[in-house]
Amino acid sequence: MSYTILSAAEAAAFIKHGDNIALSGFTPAGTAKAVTSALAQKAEEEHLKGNPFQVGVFTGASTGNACDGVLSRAKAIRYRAPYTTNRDFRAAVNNGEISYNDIHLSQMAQELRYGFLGKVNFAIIEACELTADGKIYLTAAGGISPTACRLADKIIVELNAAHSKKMIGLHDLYELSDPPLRKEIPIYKPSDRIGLPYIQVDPNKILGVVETNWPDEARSFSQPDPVTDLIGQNVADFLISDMKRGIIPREFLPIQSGVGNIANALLGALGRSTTIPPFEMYTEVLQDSVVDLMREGRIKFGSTCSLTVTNECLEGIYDDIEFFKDKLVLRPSEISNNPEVIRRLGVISINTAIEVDIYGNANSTHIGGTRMMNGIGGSGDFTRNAYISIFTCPSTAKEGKISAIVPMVSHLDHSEHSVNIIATEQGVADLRGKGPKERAQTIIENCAHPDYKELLWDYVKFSGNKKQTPHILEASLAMHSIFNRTGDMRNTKWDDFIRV
Ligand code: 0RQ
Repeated sequence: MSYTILSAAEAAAFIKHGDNIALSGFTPAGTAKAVTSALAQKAEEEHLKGNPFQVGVFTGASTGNACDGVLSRAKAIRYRAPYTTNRDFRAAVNNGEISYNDIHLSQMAQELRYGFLGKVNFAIIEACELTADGKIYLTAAGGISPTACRLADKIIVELNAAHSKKMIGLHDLYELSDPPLRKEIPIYKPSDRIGLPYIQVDPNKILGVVETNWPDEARSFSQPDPVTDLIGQNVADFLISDMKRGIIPREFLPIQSGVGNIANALLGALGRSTTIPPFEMYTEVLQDSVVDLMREGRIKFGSTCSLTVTNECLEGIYDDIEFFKDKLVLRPSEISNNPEVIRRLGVISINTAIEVDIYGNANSTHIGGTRMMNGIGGSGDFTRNAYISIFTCPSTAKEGKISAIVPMVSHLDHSEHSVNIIATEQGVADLRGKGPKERAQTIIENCAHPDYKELLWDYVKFSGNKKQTPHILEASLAMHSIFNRTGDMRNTKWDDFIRV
């Protein structure tokens, strides 16, 4: 069949106040851009006329300015799940303007299918190819697209010429059945393929096609600095030593790592290691450094949900597709982040925390316990099921005025029961096989910044040695409240909180 060609504004005109839209993509990679931008414009026009106009937005993970940015500024988002990194969105959430549901990324598609999040009125899917019989070939990410297409009343396809058709074949799209009919996921190594390279939909469900030529809004990262380089090196040294001890098998295990400088530094250090053999990634986001290491033969295979790479790097992959096509696979987020597969493969997870406490609990999402930063992303999916779960962070933030090691986290995302290793630029704390009091010793000794060690040792001393997890509750968040009052955690005096 032939499809109706629509302008982005014509497509957006179908979307009504109160509708829910589900989008392709995962990070700015592969996300719908044109229709969401037109939708933001429509919302502004409706608001000028005095009409309410807001939609619910379901995605794989974060998006870019052409989605979360424009829609937040237009006050067009009523509800949003599961993850974002956009500054304007963050401001709107922390002003109480948007209902933000911070869901584990692996659970997003199934929560839609279970009906937890309401109806999906429209799926807006970026594609590099669409066939007359309803085969949609995705671009740079798997995300929630298969589920979005199946559940939506109508599908709008953004056919984006900025993505090469050479992407065809990189995807392995597979949707899970729901309980009680769910079966095991037959992935036994990162390179196993179990699905189709396209999404098959009923062509009659496709409302129209919006033709675009809009490159992904690849994020730029800040320059590497000595702190992130040291953290990366510390984690690499730790992994090498665990391999030498025989804890990590000689053939090594698949790695999951987030995006950003710490991940770059770590991968660089693993890449340079002469002890670690060429290894595989089973991860949700794959950045430029991984692609470089594939070219060098240090990374053998990358299973990911998205190619969160610069456009230059993406062009390089397209140019060298013969080299990459048997070294990369793009999966939907419920497969890339699936607890069953992560545990089976023995993935080593490396994620970043905002703060960790002396007992090994980690906060990845909230600043000062109340203000949303980004969201939990896939960090929980991987941490809870990893062979070894690692958290990294600089030991201090805001020019040393905040310690990332605190007596008690101000918000909890990953508990002491799931966190194995903490690494800062100061060193590495191995929490495996230790009770809470021993964990406190090793975390303060190895990870805290020297400016805060004495303060933390005093907290431990005043908390005593009797309980399973000693705390003085009225003082456990004192460092946070002193920061709020004076702008520097180093001003904390325990006698203001503890009768000594
Ligand atoms: O503030 O933006 O004002 O400068 O928090 O901190 O050091 O720049 O770190 O960009 O690597 O982000 C955890 C947020 C780290 C991220 C988090 C302030 C600091 C700065 C950012 P400014 P940095 P990063 C893969 C897996 C959850 C999801 C996840 C994240 C800002 O890694 O969102 O892991 N993780 N997903 O100054 C107050 C503290 C602070 C603090 C830092 N203790 N108190 N402010 N900051 N520590 C990706 C996906 O899932 C798709």
